[in-house]
Amino acid sequence: MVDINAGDGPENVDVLVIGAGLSGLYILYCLRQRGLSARAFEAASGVGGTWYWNRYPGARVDVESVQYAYHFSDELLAEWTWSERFATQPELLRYVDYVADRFELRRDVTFDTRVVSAHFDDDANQWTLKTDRGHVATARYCIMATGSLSTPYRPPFPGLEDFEGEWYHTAMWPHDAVDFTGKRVGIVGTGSTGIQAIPVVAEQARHLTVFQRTPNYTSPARNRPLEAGEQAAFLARHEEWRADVRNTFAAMTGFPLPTKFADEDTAEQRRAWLEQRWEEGGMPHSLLTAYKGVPVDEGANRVVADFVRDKIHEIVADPEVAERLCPPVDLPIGAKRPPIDTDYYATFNRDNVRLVDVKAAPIQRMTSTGLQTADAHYELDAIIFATGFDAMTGTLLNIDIRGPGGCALAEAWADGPATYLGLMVAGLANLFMINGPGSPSVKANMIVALEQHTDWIMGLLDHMNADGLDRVEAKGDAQAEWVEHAREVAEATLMPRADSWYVGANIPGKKRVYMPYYGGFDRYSDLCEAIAADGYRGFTLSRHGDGAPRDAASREAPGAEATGRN
Ligand code: NA7
Repeated sequence: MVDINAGDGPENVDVLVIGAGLSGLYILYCLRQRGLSARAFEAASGVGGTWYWNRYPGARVDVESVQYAYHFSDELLAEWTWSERFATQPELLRYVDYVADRFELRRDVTFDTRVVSAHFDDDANQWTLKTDRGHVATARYCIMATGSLSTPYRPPFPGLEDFEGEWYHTAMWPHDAVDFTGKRVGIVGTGSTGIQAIPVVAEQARHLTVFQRTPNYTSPARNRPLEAGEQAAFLARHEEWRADVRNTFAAMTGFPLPTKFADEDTAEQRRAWLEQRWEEGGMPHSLLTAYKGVPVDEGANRVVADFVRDKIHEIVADPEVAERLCPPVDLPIGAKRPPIDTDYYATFNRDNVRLVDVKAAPIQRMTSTGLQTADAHYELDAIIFATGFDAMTGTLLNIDIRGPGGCALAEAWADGPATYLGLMVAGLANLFMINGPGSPSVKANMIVALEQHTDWIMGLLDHMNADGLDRVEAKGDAQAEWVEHAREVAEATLMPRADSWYVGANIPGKKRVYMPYYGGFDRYSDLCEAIAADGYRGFTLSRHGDGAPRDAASREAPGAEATGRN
């Protein structure tokens, strides 16, 4: 890579990639397969994205390891052995490192470098990227593989600079082991991250205070070592699995789909059936698919939510603490990201764990010795912020992205994110995003989703190269239809009702938009394929400088009826 400070000219490649997480690496692999040159910039010192940064105690994936893996290479599938049903962060990072080495991908990555701007030059028909270390690089195409949960959010509590203890954000965890032995630790946040970290930190710390604003529904992961032969059995029918997974809502298999409505069972039958799901544990969708209509129907949702509330009372010895852990009845189960856990609720039976309700008495400030809420001061030696991310849009909007004619992403998204298929933004030619807002990504197995996105983009690039085309742009009306379709699909469900990161409610001032596509990975993939088969309907494909753009989009854009599903 050249450095403008060294006096070299900018490096020109076919495709610039931002990010060397799971998406960025697969993109580099695919580009190289096609003989296209690429340069990736990565803010971290290593590959791995999410699994590079989130090193907090208890971090692990909650899609089964054998499924949460790349599926593009039979050799890779055969070479790697997973040790647990749900892999830990260190194992996942070892895996991503292995993949990067196995396919010699690092040589295309510039590490420790953050992209600060991406501007499109209309005449040259190319993107120019600039980085915080002075690099300048140009390419015809740019792919944002920037992750959905990659800009950590820490509420701006005053007084943190006065705190004399240690403090951490879970997504910026130190590389050296943190030892809480003998310490009074406080943790803010009970999302998926807090729920993973709390039981582990509680075992080590002298005392743990959990500052909970909104109680969360969680169910047991039932993690365990993978038994000999389990992975081999999965791989033996991998081709079949690939076909099956393509037709699933969440890009994962392994839990039976609902066959009946809750009111078709008696109360005893419901209890027994939900108990069975609870005991089996596993992926978060397991409880949500126990009955038809859980994501869309208040009554069905309430059956499952009440079951979890009962479980909390059954597990937690102190009824007052149990009640404080129960999510409010107007919070549908599944509307916030559903976590799975190991001994989360039981942790509140420990003598060294205290639960503090910071909705009733909000956190006011940090002090030199701890944390002050509206009604008490808590003495702490360490504070952990498990307070999440500026999800799905934060990282993209932190880059000054300007398309042809100076069209700025920040302006295009002033009223909330709008994309066509979560892949492109009207006005930003030749710029793609992986797992962007408007894609099903975060509601799905992210690796299967990113492979689908990347394969689709590669198909488009192949098509354009074959036809001598070099510019692609999403059409405004196709984008508007997609946004409306995605909105209708979400609005037909209970999902947008929670103040979650899915709707941006965790970030003060962020426009409330349900950002993921909730129509299902299966329906989304079908639409992507149909759109491609229809000459990339809704996209304008052209040859730069050739006069009128070649427009394949005379027919209707996306079109799929809005129903809440699953
Ligand atoms: P989440 O799911 O956004 O959770 C953040 C937590 O932090 C949540 O419990 C918040 O409470 C809490 N929070 C945020 N701000 C405050 C303030 N000011 N005071 C008290 N508590 C606060 O982030 P995670 O890291 O757990 O998970 C993100 C995703 O990563 C996860 O869904 C997986 O997809 C992987 P709230 O619920 O907003 O009341």
